[in-house]
Amino acid sequence: MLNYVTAGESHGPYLSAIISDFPAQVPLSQERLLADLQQRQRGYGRGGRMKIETDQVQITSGVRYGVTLGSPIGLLLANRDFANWQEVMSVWPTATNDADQRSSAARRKRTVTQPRPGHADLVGALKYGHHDLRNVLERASARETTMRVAVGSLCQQFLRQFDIEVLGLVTSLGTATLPTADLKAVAANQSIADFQKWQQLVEQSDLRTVNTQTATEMKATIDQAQQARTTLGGQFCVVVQGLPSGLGSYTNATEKLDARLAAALTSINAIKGVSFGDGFGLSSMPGRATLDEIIADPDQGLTRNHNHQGGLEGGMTNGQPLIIHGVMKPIPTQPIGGSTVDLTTGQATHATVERSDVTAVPAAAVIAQSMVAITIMQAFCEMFGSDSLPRIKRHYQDYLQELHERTTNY
Ligand code: EPS
Repeated sequence: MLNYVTAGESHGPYLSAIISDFPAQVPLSQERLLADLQQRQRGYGRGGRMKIETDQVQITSGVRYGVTLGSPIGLLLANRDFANWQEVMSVWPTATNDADQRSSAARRKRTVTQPRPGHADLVGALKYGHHDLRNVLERASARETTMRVAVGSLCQQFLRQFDIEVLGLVTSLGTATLPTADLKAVAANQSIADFQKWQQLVEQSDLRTVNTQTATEMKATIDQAQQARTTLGGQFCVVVQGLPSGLGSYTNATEKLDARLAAALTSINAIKGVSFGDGFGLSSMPGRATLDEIIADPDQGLTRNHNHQGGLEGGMTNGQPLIIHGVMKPIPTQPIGGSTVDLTTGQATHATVERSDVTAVPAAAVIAQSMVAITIMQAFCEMFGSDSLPRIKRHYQDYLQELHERTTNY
């Protein structure tokens, strides 16, 4: 099954990933890969780190002349900031530092013993037996998501071969909220050409939204939060257009696509909630009003009059656009650290202040887009195969033909 693993610490020398079982014969665009990584970096409200990094991932295996080979794909990215952290994040002992005896002044300055509430610091240190919490926070950092976006970019390039497009956009930041009508327009069932216009609009916006007035409000909210020395959360939505019905399965809990998508999104740092379609709103609607009723269309076959369910029924896609919402909490690192306890002295203190962003909701929307693309591609390859693109295309066409005949010939 298509899968991947990432490695790397935020200020370590490299980030890397290995993708296994990516099909052969898939043409890849380096420009698109780099453009997707830039999308993650450009959100308004990011801190100083993004001015240091220009994420330029290299493919080290599994691709020849821009076409996948079917062998594991290796991805490698150098952290530019490592130049400033060589002594503190060295992989091997140095003249002045080792794992437990010697410690340089530079390293002591960067040693963390005051866990930040809301992060992995405290539980991670206790679980893995670390005394310097940096051993936890370097890996728990959202920097890791760079590689997920790289993996997701390749998955999106695969899905594009089947006219399936994925888009993550910001729907609220603090109290500034995208009007419902705008979100409905992006999520409406439409042609891929029309959807690509929304994609372009989102990619041009440093708030990753489709309404310039909302973007202005969001920027003002971020500026206010920065002045007030606090951080902001928000919400995003991922829409997928062009999906066939039948991805995922109702037959086993682990195969249900909604469960897998929810897991994929909640694996992103700081995500605290996920819903599909009308989501939490469904709870207060009369039952009949929540149905996506089935209509026979002589050309299209069976279709629906609404999409309250967000394109998923019984753990499977139903042919409607997929709509997934995510909630991101405010970044817990505060310019004025929250109350905590120093793990070396047991004394009450304020949490260590690590450099952080005011908000990362636009970046989270890009990462969510990637995670959804990875999950959809996994389900797609389970259904149609994963050896070579031409064969997957034949299987796919065969299935579409079967569906068409079944739903138009009575
Ligand atoms: C992060 C803290 C900041 C963010 C970082 C995530 O990094 P630094 O401590 O180097 O300033 O900018 O995000 C990234 C580096 C990234 O690529 O998204 C954290 O603590 O999670």
